[in-house]
Order: sequence, then structure tokens, then C-alpha cells
Amino acid sequence: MGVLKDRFKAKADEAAVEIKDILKEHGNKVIGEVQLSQVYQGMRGITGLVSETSLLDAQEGIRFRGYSIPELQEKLPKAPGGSEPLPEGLFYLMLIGELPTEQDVTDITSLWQRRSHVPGHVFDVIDAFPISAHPMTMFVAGVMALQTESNFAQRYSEGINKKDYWDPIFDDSMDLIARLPRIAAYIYRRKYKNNKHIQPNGLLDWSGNLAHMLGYSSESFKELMRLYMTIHADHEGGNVSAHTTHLVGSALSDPFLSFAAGMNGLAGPLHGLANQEVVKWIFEMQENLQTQTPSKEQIEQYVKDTLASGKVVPGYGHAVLRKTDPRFTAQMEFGKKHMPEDPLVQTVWNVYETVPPILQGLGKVKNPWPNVDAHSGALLVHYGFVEYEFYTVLFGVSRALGVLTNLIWSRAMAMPIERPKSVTTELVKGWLKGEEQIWGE
Ligand code: HAX
Repeated sequence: MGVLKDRFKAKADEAAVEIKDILKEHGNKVIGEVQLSQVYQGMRGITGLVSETSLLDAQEGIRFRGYSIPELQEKLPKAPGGSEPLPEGLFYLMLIGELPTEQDVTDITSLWQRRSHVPGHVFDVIDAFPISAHPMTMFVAGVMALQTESNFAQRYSEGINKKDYWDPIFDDSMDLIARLPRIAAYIYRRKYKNNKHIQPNGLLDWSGNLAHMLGYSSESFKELMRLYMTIHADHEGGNVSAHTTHLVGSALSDPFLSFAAGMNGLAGPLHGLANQEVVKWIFEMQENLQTQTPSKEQIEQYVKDTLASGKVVPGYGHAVLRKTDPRFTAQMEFGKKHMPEDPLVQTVWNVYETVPPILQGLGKVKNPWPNVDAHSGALLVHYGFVEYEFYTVLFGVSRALGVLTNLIWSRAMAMPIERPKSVTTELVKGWLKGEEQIWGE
């Protein structure tokens, strides 16, 4: 781990000096204004966080340290014979801020291989759940069980100097990322494959090994996992899973506690659970209409019925994006390359042609375009991976890369405990009448 850690420390020290200077000179500059509606409506659009790993543009979509998804697909190292980026490379890019060499990526693969041992009590905790428990519940519990291994918690209890916090946070984050594929695969095989587990393969990359342990060992499924783990890794700092991990980490909760908290947020249907909801919604439509290949007219009616019953159309809309999500497009390209004739994938494409004008017609939906979750499930179903309740766990394994890199950066930058101000409606009413002051005015 030495080389990677040293490289990170050098970058972090440089950044810390730069940020100190920026704040010294410009700390009083006003960065924006806050409207009352934003205070009541999810703080949408308020700039209030720093996250170095990626930046989301409403029109263009996500860039990781300045690189778009097609650029990552071109520039990041691949597995031998593969054409999708290895997420190890994205992790390096997010952590260090520079594109990795092939050797850097190989080093991370072996680092994670070496740190991937999951202690037995984690499996015991997962085994204690009824088989009917949702995979995300077992996933979060598995992560919590791993917390007994936290270097940071141990070092803090021994009295670590605050300038060294980042070091065990780094170690914990690497351990956690290395172990997540095993935990995820264990849950999958326990719940859906009669507890028949597959031992890890020490020669495979992180995503290839996940595919192998899940029981899907074709090269094209491994490629899908590499793409999937790359594109789901990070979406700047304000989304629920990233923000929660950051918030909880700001209390100096260790990476296991912080990541578990973030994953509880990812498990919500307006966030990561949307990937299961999309496939569930399409399966229900097929069953309802008694056809595997609904026509565009049938889809249109089904969308209208969904809306009329007071539900959202899963996989569509976004709090920041205002265009088709490039993560959707990357998956569509994968579908065109590997499974253009697949009926479910084609249905996803027909839904893509049908939904946006209907949502636009409602007049209130700010983004009628598909997000990342609109496509991912159909690609998995193509390989026989039909257990849609598991899909958010895959998202969670990937999301660890971004949120834990951010946690390492946050501790290295000595970011303080997060504590925004809240107000009551009583206070707001007084303020509107000019009788009260909103604190900080
Ligand atoms: N279907 C129906 N109505 C929708 C909608 C959709 N897909 N997207 C937004 N709306 C509605 C909202 O519910 C809201 O209605 P009300 O005013 O009646 O409450 C109105 O349009 C305005 O919402 P918005 O400002 O456009 O969207 P928000 O920023 O509030 O919410 C969401 C963004 C992603 C939560 C929203 O678009 C949604 O619920 N989409 C469906 C669920 C989904 O796909 N979630 C995954 C998002 C990506 C992600 O995080 N992945 O992990």
C-alpha cells in the first residue's frame, strides 16, 4: 500500500496548502444566494459541499476528475482482451487526480486481492437474517459487522493525533472496498442459489472476481461488471449516498459506519433502489399486458396509468441532470454491442422513446430524461440475473469507490463536523413579517 498512500499524501498536502491560501484570500466571498423555497425543498441547487472526485453538469452529465464516461472508456486500462475500463483505474484517478498506468491498476487489483479476507462473523451476521430479508438490509448489516475490523476506531481509542486521521481512514477504506464483492456475492448466493457459495479467484480483477463469485463467469458479463462498477462509482457530493457518507464521516465515525449509513440512503426508491423498481415495473407491465414485447402504444398507456395511480415512473428524472444521463447512454451502447436483439433491452429503448414526452407534458417534471437506473437491470436480466431485489447491492459495491475516496480526502483536508443551520416555520413567519432574524443574516 506504501506507494499509493505516499502518492496520495503528497497530493493531499499540496491541496491542503492550496485550499488554505484560497480561503485566506477569498474566504469571505459570497458563493450564491439561498431562496426560502430551497430551504424547504431539499436544498436543491445550494452549493454547500466540496467533493474533489467528480463534478456533475446538468446538461453534460458526470465528469470524473475532468473526464467524461466515453473518455474513461478510452483512457483507463482494461482487462486483457477487454474493452471496458477497470474500476481500479477510476479509483486511482479519483484518489490521486491523475490517469493511472497499467501498473498502477495492476497494483490496486493485487492490493485489494490481498486485503479481501472477510472474517467469519460477518457471514454469521448475514446468516442470521431470514432468507426473505431484502439484500440491501443484509448488505448494510454485513458492512456493520465488518466494523469490528476498523483501524480508525482502534487508533482513535488509543489517542491518535488528529493530523494522522486520514491514515487509518485510508486503510479502512481499502479494506472495505476489497471485501465488498465477497459480501455481496455471499448474500446473492445465500438468498438465490441455495447457499451454494463460490470461492474467490485470486487471479481476477475486482469486478471480474465479483462476477465470478456471483456465478456469472462469461467474459461479457465480466465486462458488464467492469462498466457497471465504473459508471456507478460517483456522482459528485450532494446525492443521498455520497452526502450521507460524508456527513456521518464528519463526526469521525469510521468508514464502515459512514458507508453503511450511505448505503441506507442508497436503498431508498428515489435513489439507488430505482434500479430494482425499473425492472419490477417492466415485468409487471409485461404480465399485465400478457406480452414480453409491448408496443410503444401499450407502453404509453401503461406509463399514463402509472402516473394516474400517483406513482413515479422509475428510472426517469433527476434532481440535477437535465438531459439523458450519459450513464444510461453508456449502458445503451453496451446493449447495442452485446445484445441488440434482447427483447427486454429493446423494451427499455422503447420506454426511452415513450416516457420523456409524457413527463414533459405534465409540466412539472424538471427532467423527463432517463437516469442511470433506467437501463442497468435489463442488461443483467439478459445474462439470467433476474433477481432484481439484488440490483441495488451491485450499485452499492460500486458507489463505495467514490464515497470512500471522498472520505479519505475529507479527513486529509481536516474537514470539520458538518452542521448546517435549520429553522422552524414559526421563525420563518416571524422573519417574513420583519419581526425575526434568520440566524447568519
Ligand atoms: N415520474 C413521475 N413524476 C416525476 C418523476 C417521474 N419519474 N420525476 C419527477 N416527478 C415529479 C416529482 O414527483 C414532483 O412531483 P410533485 O411536485 O407532485 O411532488 C415533480 O415531478 C417535480 O420533481 P422534480 O423537481 O423534477 O424532481 P426532484 O428533484 O424532486 O426528484 C427524482 C428527482 C429523481 C427523485 C425524481 O425525478 C423521481 O422520483 N424519479 C423516479 C425515481 C428514480 O428514478 N430515482 C433515481 C434517480 C437517480 C438516482 O439517484 N439513482 O440512484
